[in-house]
Amino acid sequence: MERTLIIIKPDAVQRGLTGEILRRFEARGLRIIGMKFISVSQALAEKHYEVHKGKPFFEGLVKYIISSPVVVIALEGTNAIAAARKTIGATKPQEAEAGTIRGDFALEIGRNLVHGSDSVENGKIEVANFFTEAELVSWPRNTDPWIFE
Ligand code: DAT
Ligand code: MG
Repeated sequence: MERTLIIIKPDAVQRGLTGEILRRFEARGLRIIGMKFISVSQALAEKHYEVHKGKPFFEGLVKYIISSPVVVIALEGTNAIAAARKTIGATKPQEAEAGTIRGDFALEIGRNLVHGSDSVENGKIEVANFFTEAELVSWPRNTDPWIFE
């Protein structure tokens, strides 16, 4: 079962879109295994965005993610990585399809509302960066057989 890290970013929390965004992942069928409301530290932000270090937008990206609280969610499911990214939409909101989170609620790349892991490997790493094993709940959801074949 794949795992993905979702971050409901500061702009989404401030705009009152937390419930709307969470609803879409739940409705998609992904199973929540961890969730918390936190302020991201500078160190954790730099670690999370390590691959973008050196790029011109890196500092702005870190500043944005630490600027206000976020909701971090660990999700599990078959094809969780690709499914969550489809639900999120393209990185540049102008290119995101209507019906996706970014396509419905965002306009600019630096205010694109939500993060989702981009590979199976990164999903594991990012979930571990934000959650301890004790914070993750492994549970059989009663609807699992109606969602996972
Ligand atoms: P995604 O968030 O869709 O996985 P990414 O991992 O390529 O996109 O980049 C992480 C974040 O960095 C992205 O959500 C917004 C920002 N970003 C990426 N490319 C950018 C660019 N060219 N200019 C400004 N910000 C950018
Ligand atoms: Mg990414």
